[in-house]
Amino acid sequence: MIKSEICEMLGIRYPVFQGGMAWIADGKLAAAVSNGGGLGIIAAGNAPGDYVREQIRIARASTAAPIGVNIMLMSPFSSEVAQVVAEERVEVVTTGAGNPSKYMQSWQEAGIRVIPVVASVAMAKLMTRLGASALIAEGGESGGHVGELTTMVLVPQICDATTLPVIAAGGIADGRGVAAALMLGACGVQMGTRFLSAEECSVHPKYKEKILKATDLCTMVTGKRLGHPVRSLRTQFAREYAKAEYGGMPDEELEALGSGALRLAVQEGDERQGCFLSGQVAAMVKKEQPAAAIIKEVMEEAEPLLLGASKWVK
Ligand code: TUI
Repeated sequence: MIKSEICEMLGIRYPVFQGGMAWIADGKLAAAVSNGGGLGIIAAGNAPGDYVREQIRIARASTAAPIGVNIMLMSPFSSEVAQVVAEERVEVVTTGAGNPSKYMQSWQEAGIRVIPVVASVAMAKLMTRLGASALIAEGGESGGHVGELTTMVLVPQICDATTLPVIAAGGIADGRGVAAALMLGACGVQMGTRFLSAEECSVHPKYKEKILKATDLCTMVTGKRLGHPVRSLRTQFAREYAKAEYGGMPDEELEALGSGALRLAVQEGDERQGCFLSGQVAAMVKKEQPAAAIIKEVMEEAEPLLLGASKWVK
């Protein structure tokens, strides 16, 4: 059994977080992950506070285990959601795509553990100073909004910059990734793409099918010119977006082209206009299975690897 300080801190069986995937990670998926011994996380994405409250209550009705909410800080509703999570007293708040400094104190006063995603050493130091409980170091192999550095490079540097527990994210989909993350100094992992294939994940069947059929070079990053690079599957839409981006389409038109594309992928499975966010590990996701089975399988794969690691030392 692999245990770490994050398990004790949060009262979870396995040091596995489920990524807060916008439009995808709802109360049902979060409850399934938490019931499986990981930390299920509801994504607030661009949704208003009422939606988040409803999803928290759905999760609470299905699990007594701790749950988290991810707040996407670029959302116009982020202050509203920040208040909802305090009122609903979720155990953990993770944040992404920005700096959560202004909310830290109120969450701490509500007894919530704050675990921000950091993509740089400077942000890790700031969050440590402001009283975060742990940090998620997310490398650019991840799906969605990506930072500059890879997981391999980011995790050890974040570990050196903080005394807090560090969760590695980006590029992890199996036990080898978990073992490697622990070797880099992390004490747990966050997986998003692997949970897209969970039976309890309500994403459109076409989305799941695309992930299950993906090959190694199937993702690409677009949106750098507008300042928010996003990794997604290399679909016709992503290619056309990239062409427009580098072909000099004005910013407002480019924004308009991208807006709504996430919802179209998740809810409609729209292959022409949808943006199918995915990490580079898509090709390593091979079957649909219950969330609990994903967690168990990944942890059982990691165990012999860690036990056998001494074979390298002569
Ligand atoms: O946030 C994510 N992944 C996301 S958010 C998202 S929704 C979206 N939709 C359209 C365009 C853009 C986003 C989809 N996927 N991951 C966590 C993450 N956070 N990755 C990188 C960061 C990050 C970046 C900068 C965290 C902090 C940060 O600080 C910047 C600052 O303010 O100094």
